[in-house]
Parts: sequence; C-alpha cells; structure tokens
Amino acid sequence: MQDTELETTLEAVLSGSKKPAMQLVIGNKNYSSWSMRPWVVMKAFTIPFEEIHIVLDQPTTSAHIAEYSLAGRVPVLLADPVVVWDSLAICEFLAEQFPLQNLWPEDVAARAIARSICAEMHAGFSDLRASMPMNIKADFSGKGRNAGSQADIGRISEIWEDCLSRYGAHHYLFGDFSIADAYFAPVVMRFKTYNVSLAPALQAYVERVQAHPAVAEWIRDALNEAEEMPKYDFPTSPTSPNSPNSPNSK
Ligand SMILES: N[C@@H](CCC(=O)N[C@@H](CS)C(=O)NCC(=O)O)C(=O)O
Repeated sequence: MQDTELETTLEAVLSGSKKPAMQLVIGNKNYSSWSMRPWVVMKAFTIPFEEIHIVLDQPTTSAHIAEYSLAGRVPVLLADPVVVWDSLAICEFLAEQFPLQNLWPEDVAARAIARSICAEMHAGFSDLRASMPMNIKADFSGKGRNAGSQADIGRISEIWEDCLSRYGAHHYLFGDFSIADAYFAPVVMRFKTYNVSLAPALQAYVERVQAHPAVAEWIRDALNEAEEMPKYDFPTSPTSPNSPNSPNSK
C-alpha cells in the first residue's frame, strides 16, 4: 500500500465512513504502562481503533504476543498492512498519519523538547520503573523509595516544572494535551499509587492529567479488571525474580 492510500484509509476512518482500520494490542490496563501511552493518545485525539487485550504474565502470553510482533512486547499497532511495535514508534506513526491533529506541539522548539522528554522517559527512569511499577488499583503509599527512584522523581519534577513554566502553567506540559502528557501519564499513576508528594503546581498537573477524559477512561477500565498479578503487589525483595525489580518490570 502506498503512503497516500494509507492516509486515505485513515482519513476515511476519521470521517466515520469506515470501521476502525487499526487495532492496538495492549496488556492489562492496571499494569501495562507502555500500553497506556499510545492508547491514551488515540483516545485523546479520537482516533478510532479496536483493542486487542493480552493478559500479561500467563503461560500463553509470549505466544499470544508473537501472533502480532516478534519483539515479544505490547503495545503493537496494527494498521493494515503496517505493523508498528514499541510505544514511541506508535506515537510517531500516529503523529505522521494525523498531521492536522497536532499530536506533538505545533511549535518547533516545543516539539523538540517534547520529543526529548519522551525519549528520556522511554530510555530512562529505570529505577522508578523497577521499584515503583504501575499498579493503578493499589495503594502503596510511601513504598518503592530508594536513592535511584528518588533521583528519577527529582528529574521528572524538574522536567514538568520546566515545561509547565514555559508552556503550560495552567494546563498540560505544552499547553494543549500532547503525546508528551500521554507519555508521562503512567508516571502520574505511579505518583498516585505510591503517594509521592510534589510541589503544588506539579500536584495540580497530576490532577489535571488524571481528570483528562482519555486517562480517566483508562483508569476506570483498569479498576474493573479482574486479573491480579501478585508479583506487582508489594513488598518485594530486590533479589526475588518475581519482584518489580526484575528486568521485565512494567
Ligand atoms: N520499549 C517498549 C516496552 C514494552 C514493554 O516492555 N511492554 C511490556 C508490558 S508493559 C511487555 O510487553 N512485556 C511482555 C511480557 O510481560 O510478557 C515500548 O515502549 O513499547
């Protein structure tokens, strides 16, 4: 399929003349922070899609994911004939396909910063991810703190302060909701679950993100999920293979 054909298909979807051309393969909403990011982007920008759910951490999980992507991870976007795996690649693909929707900030300098902070999130904050995994249903107030996770919290606070003071004092990181806010939405979930205390302006940002309709819908769905994954229920030992400190942590 040529690029123009794909764009035509997606435009047709947006105008409501076709059933969703895209499917997003995701993991459990309570736990799968990487799935949350593109899902929230698609909902926030009313891009039609169907969800394909794969329950993580089951004997069949790997085989099930392999039906869609040999990378062995969710999320995966199926935009026939294109398959995109990895949350950041999916967000970039969507931004390309829907250029008029400003999934990234419109201003070139703001867009460069937005891409930088998403790349930083995507590649980093491993201590926060390992010791404070996303678990929307849980209340792990005060848990998961160590030097690494505190440093990650500090850096994230610095990023948010910088963006909000430059672009979005009363709104989202770059004014209007963008991929950058979706990218940090799972961090917002963690800050709530682990009761991280923040400066008032950052706490207000956390509240705004949680109240965004797309994020609120994901939270509702997560709270209604039946599956439990005891390995993400604290307390855990860093040496346990089942601890959130394992490399596969969400
Ligand atoms: N860098 C990838 C990470 C994806 C990832 O690690 N996904 C986890 C779920 S949140 C996964 O698929 N784990 C496979 C498994 O649990 O079997 C992305 O950004 O999409």
